[in-house]
Amino acid sequence: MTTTTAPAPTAARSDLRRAAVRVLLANATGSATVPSRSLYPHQWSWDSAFVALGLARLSPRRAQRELETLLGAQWADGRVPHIVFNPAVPAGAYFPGPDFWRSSRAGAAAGAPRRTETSGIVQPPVHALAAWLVHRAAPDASDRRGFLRRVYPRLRAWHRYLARERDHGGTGLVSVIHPWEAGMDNSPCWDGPLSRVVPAPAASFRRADLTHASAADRPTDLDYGRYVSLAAAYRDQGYRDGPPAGPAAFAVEDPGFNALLAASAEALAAIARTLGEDPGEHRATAAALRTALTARLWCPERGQFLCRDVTAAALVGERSVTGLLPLLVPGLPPEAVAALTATLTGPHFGLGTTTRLAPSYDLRAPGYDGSRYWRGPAWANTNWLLERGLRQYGDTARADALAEALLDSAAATGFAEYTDPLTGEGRGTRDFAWTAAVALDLLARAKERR
Ligand code: 2M8
Repeated sequence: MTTTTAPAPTAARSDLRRAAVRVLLANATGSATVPSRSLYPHQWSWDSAFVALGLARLSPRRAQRELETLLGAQWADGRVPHIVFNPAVPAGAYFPGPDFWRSSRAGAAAGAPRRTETSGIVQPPVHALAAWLVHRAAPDASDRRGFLRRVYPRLRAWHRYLARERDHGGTGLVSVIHPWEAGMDNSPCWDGPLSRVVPAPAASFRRADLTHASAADRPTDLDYGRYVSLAAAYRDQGYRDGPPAGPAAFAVEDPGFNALLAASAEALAAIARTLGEDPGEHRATAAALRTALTARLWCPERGQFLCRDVTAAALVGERSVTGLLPLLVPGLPPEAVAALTATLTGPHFGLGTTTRLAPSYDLRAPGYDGSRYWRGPAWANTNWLLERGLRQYGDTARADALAEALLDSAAATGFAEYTDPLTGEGRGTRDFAWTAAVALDLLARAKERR
């Protein structure tokens, strides 16, 4: 694949902008945006945060509403659910749907909403960062609707939930208790911890994803059985959190999740300052997360962060893009930034040499698969986060090249859900919302820089 970084002609970019807007409008349900009409017909948590970043370049009002709709389904304990179900979508269109999660009943004690059905697990906390960027993109429109004032208490409660209920390792880092919580569902990082989980029998559930996507691009039935088993166990304990129960418990400290929490804590501090509130709590959280990330998850030999299996008390040796996402965290020591950049551009991720977009998993690993879901393909959201990280640390040339590559890829693949990092071919579903949203944001930012 070519690594040229020359910007595409402006006419092609305005076509791309129009096409991206069309995708977001076609995926809008009224109050929210679905990741994909076919594969994911409900509102997803971190998808909506990325979608809001794109909508901010189109309609600040819609961007604000996207986040507020999601936060409207927040549980009383502060958790923001990973899916908010649209009651108008037929049962069976997505599995596991509302009949599986049964949040309003099973989650009643944990404070699930009574009238909205949601899942009971969470996704990476990118929302405060998104809210801050939505505000910054159109501060007047934000002030007029009191946007920050409305979302701040909810975002604060979300961060407090994670700190209070999910520090299973007791180190200040948050643990994910299901691969879906990390957003990188099928990553090889979960293979070890998941291998201890007894899968739900294949006959006990019916997958809906294989109706819309190729089986070769999706998780195996065995992995799906384990996802179902973990989620059902959490539901059956009333979605109550607590220390990992028993040797089969899934609890992993994920560097990407915690890096997003740290970056979002910095954003919450900025929001608090803007509102005249004390930013101290959020600044302290961000600093503590930065320290804990380095102390617990940094691997000097690999030049990146790793996941930690809390139950087994061991680092997971796999090189995943999640271990590069801390580049997004402000205030890293210069040696860590240099090591992360070297890893990103070295043989395992190949950015700027064998790839134009960072793969989700180690190109050199035997388990690398450029087509299968989070086991190799490149995703727009993780690359957008890396672009932001590189830019924050002054690596403008690489950030510009990555932004161009994201735009070229979105245009060439019809906003594919993910792409093969070595060939650039689209994989998964098309007209994918966050691919379009990220493109809109990058186009607007490139224009601002000109
Ligand atoms: C994928 O995850 C869902 C479960 O949440 C699935 O596979 O059915 C992941 O790529 C996740 O990161 C994403 O938020 C979701 C919707 O786009 O799809």
